[in-house]
Amino acid sequence: MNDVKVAVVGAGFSGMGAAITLRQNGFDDFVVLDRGSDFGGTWRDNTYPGAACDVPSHLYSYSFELNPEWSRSFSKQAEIHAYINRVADKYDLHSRTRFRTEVTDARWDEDQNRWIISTDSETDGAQQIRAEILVGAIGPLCEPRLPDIEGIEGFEGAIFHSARWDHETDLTGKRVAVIGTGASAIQIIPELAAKVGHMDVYQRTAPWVLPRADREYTALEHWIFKNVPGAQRLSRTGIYLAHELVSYGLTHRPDVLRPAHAIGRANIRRGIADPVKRKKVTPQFKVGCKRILLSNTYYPALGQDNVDVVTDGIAKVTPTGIVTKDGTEREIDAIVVATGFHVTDSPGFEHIVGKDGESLAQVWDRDGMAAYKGSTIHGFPNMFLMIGPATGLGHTSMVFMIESQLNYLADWLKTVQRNDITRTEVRADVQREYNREVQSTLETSVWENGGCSSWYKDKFGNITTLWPGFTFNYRKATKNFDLAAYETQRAESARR
Ligand code: N01
Repeated sequence: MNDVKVAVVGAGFSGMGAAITLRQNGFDDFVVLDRGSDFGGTWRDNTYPGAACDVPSHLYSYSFELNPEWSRSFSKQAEIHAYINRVADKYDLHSRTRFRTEVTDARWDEDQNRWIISTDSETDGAQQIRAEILVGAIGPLCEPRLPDIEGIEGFEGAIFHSARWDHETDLTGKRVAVIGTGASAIQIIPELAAKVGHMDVYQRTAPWVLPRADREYTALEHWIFKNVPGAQRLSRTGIYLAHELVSYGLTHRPDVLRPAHAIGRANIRRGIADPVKRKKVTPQFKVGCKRILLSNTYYPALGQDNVDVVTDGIAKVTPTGIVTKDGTEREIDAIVVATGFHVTDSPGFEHIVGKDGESLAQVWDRDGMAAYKGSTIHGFPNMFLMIGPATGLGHTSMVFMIESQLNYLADWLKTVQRNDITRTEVRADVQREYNREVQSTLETSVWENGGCSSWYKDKFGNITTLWPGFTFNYRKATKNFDLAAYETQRAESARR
């Protein structure tokens, strides 16, 4: 059994951020575990054609590692992944990270006051690690959700999820079905439309897709970002403030976003000539209720003659095609499944077991998904969850939220060390009250009232994934660790 002070599970943006924070605050006794073979999490896994960030690059990077070299305003996956790897090299995270290591169980042991973490890897087999603190950085968008469609397992052509793209399969000239029209699909579809023989896009709900202000940065801009002190931060702040205004509309005054409907409809008209297709892809809910998507190429791709938008629901999949509820069968060679992720019901939650022997999945399945400040959970002592409940965003950079959590994590560790505390567990009443407030703020939001269903909601219909409102309020809330919100145990009492 290996002993460490902190075990971080996940080596994506948030896990790497946690590791860097630990180093910078003098907590050098840690290990990072990741089942993949590289840093980057979702940016490692999502290699589908067209994968790119829908948040501007200058905002979608660590504040302590700005990148004057971003080639364009919305970076593509490969460039983001390369940036992530450069950061990992710079902070020497390789020496602390065990890749291809799956955490099969993480269990709080009340007698030892430690997390017992079971891992499995091809090279080292089954092992155990004992940690004082567990940082769960498993990411909300890492477990592909496959649709439950009759016959899908029997399909004889190529079939893969957007986050597990099969680069060995050449789709050139093929008949391809894409199931889903979310953020991933709208990036994939224009790339595929240009090369496949025919494409059927299976749309269950038409999304709002607004124009994307994407362009390459000029040589002059690169020079300015590199050489003019503060220029990049200024640009970042400008983008940040613009996004905060959107957040205000989304949460408190959804009507402020009404003009976006006209912009979205104009985007449809610009891209699609056929009035029947136009009608099919016109959304029937308020903009912002689902994630606002950005693309200049999605509608022109749908408008192509070799692309059909299928809105009759899928009845079943046969070995060679898809049958819709009206009885029509469309023959295909391949299916791209772009149906999203297990967000509120991630299988990862089943492997984290708290003080009462219940897994996070069991607790949240019974009580609903909740945490305190999105980070700590009653019943799970000495555990810190990155991008936990009510920290997600529909409009701006998750890296900002991650860094807010990192402040809280750092101050927690320092507070605990200063006070010789061995165990902290957020009080049940504090967690309850916090979530009551979050839910009450959400009552006026477009996510609640926009007339859509979305992955933002859990099985009880509550929006448990999103932060309601300005992100600077979350930054303020996580600035200092608030010891009074926690039940604690000191080293002395633990020894007695
Ligand atoms: O997944 P989604 P995603 N039959 O859940 C449809 C982030 N992201 O991978 O709307 C038929 O949004 C489903 O239909 P409906 C971003 O946060 C970021 O696209 O539920 N269709 C929907 O159209 C995003 O929100 C970037 O009616 C089915 C689609 O599949 C999140 O990832 C890029 C179905 C799923 O859309 C997830 O995006 C990409 C079924 N049985 C993603 N089941 C950036 O650029 C589901 N659908 C940063």
